[in-house]
Amino acid sequence: MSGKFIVFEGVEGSGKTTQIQQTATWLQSWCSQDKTVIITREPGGTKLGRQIRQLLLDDPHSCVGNRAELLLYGADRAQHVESVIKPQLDRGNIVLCDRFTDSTIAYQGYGRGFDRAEIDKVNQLATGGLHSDLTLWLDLDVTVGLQRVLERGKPDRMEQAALEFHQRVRQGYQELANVYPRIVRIDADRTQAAIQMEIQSILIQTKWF
Ligand code: T5A
Repeated sequence: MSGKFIVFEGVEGSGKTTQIQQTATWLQSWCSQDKTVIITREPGGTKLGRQIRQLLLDDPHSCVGNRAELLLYGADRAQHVESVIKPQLDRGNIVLCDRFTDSTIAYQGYGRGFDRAEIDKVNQLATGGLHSDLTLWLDLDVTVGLQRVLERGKPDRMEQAALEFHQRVRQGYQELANVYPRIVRIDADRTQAAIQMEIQSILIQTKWF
């Protein structure tokens, strides 16, 4: 695989979607013409994934058990890696992905309480061992992120989980960032422009493009 795989992670409302769009526009203007910047996301980066996303998020009252939830995120990822991410990386393109395996460790592991070994098995099966070249973790106090989500509209099933759940998720990201150098923490409690400038500076330092 000759492309680059960059993942954006963070708690609800941390600004991933906003930053990924701005990063893609900037990166595309920087890259040589033979490279395309692709934006994708989990869950929902494929046709099957969009159906899985509906099952997971759309109905705030649906009874999705924790094991089913873990496996549905895994199924979404398996389809996504096979039909979108790997083919794009094989073509030498740059894939910007809104959430990937660390979301499952943070949400289903730290949030729901699954053993790390079980999460790792699901992630390994879904990805065949693929991991990001760089993960940009937009770190934000969960109350600030949830407030942004509330102001935007009706919260989805995951966003409606208890505050303690979201705090454990943030703690999970912190512990992952302490262990894996590929994860870079970015303070997301700043203006969109300040965050974007830091992302661009990190990407320039990689000298990939
Ligand atoms: N999930 C996912 C798991 O549990 N396990 C998994 O394995 C995976 C892959 C995905 C849900 O699934 C869970 C995690 C999630 O709960 P989603 O809708 O994709 O659901 O949820 P998010 O990824 O959290 O997307 P959000 O849209 O809610 O948050 P974003 O993308 O982080 O934030 P964004 O950019 O949409 O911004 C949110 C609001 O804040 C404003 C924006 O304008 C927007 O209104 N904003 C700012 N406001 C002030 N200052 C800034 N710097 C701002 N940046 C953005």
